[in-house]
Amino acid sequence: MTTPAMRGRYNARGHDYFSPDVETMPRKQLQRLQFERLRRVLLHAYANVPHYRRSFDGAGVSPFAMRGLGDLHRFPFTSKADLRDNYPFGLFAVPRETLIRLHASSGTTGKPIVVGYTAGDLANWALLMARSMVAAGVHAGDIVHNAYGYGLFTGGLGTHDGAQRLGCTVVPASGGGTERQVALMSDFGATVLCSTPSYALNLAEVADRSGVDLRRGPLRVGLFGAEPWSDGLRRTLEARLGIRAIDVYGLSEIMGPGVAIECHEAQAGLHGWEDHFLFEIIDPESGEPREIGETGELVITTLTKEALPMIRYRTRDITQLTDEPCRCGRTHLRLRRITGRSDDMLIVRGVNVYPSQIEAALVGLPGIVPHYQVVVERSGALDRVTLEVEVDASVAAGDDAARRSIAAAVAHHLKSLLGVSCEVTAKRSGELPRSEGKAVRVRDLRPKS
Ligand code: DLL
Repeated sequence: MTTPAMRGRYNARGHDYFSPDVETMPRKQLQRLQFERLRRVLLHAYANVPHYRRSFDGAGVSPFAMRGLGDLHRFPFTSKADLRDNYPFGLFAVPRETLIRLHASSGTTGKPIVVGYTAGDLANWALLMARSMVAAGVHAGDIVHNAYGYGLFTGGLGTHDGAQRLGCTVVPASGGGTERQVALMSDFGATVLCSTPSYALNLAEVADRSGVDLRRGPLRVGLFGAEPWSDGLRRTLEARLGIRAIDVYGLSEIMGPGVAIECHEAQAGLHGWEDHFLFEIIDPESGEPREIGETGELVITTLTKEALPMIRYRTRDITQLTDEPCRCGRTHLRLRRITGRSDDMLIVRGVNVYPSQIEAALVGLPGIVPHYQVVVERSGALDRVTLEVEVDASVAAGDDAARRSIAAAVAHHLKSLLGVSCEVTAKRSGELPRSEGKAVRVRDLRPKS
């Protein structure tokens, strides 16, 4: 039974919020709050992190001379390399003993990125994740099946703490053991699924194979993020799982999941929580600020983090911002769906393309399932790109002719939709690896330089 107290708090128009005063704060007031917090975090970073003191001094900027939010543009960026160079604890602004949790992102080369949280940071993270979940249409009393990986990755524990803070029943499933997860979702009556979108697709396939129809159960909402995905995959997941699929964004360096989320009312862009973060868009080449509405690289400054304040962190994620009013009544600006990371962009015979654009083009094509991998090889001085897709179960394993003709149709479609000409190989049903967390979309086989 759901009582009104178990749901979020309403405003006059009947929308459901976790912190209505903050979520619907007039933008002018929000900006005043941001400025107050920005000044404080810049002073905190300058006073306690030698790296920031050096970089601010080097750029000739001072937190003491801040007159308005616009002055932030003069401050230097922080990058992943700064985190690596200060590995493991060099960017922390508080004594190590006051940290109550560490997380790390694996990274493909070299040392991982280490992030840390004070008790206050963890409380804010749980609160923002709870707020995000309410925006997504989750309420206290929901059964949250959490299939984000637990461990050093921020997805599992970040989602866990938020759901618990909201008052949900959390099932800490983590990644893997997919048959068992399907059985648990069905037996426990999960109402909310949290996972990467690629793992949600894997769960949907395994449910089909095991004869479990999750659409007939109480499952209602999916919170999907941690990797780029397309609106096409959203429609597929919504249809196959009988849910509303919500995009959630975050990154370890800034906090973890819950930095921004779509509201279930509009599902049109992700509200970035501006009372805790300041969002900018820059030209990824020149670093110059771009106007609201223009596409570019997302840069985030944390406004309340104690342990690891991040000043103008270059996320490498490509998106746009909009401050147009949203029908849910939230005033916090929205990030458009993240197309990909600037470092994941492929150049296929001179055409720039992100893996998520390939996914968007593939979803719904007849004869294939939405699993794919892009293989990049070196052939002489040139890069050779092959797209591997997988035929659906209706194509017999031995039917090479059918696979060839499907591959040709996919190649033609990609050429006409994205202008990309690449070789396409159609694999047999079930042949491409299935995701258990973040999907590996690009297999780069070029020799490492
Ligand atoms: O992936 C945090 C997270 C966990 C977000 C669960 C959402 C749900 P990292 O492992 O540090 O943290 O990876 C962060 O993943 O810079 C983006 O490139 C990508 N990413 C995260 N969410 C999205 C999304 C977590 N909704 C990196 N759409 C980010 C596209 C996303 N890319």
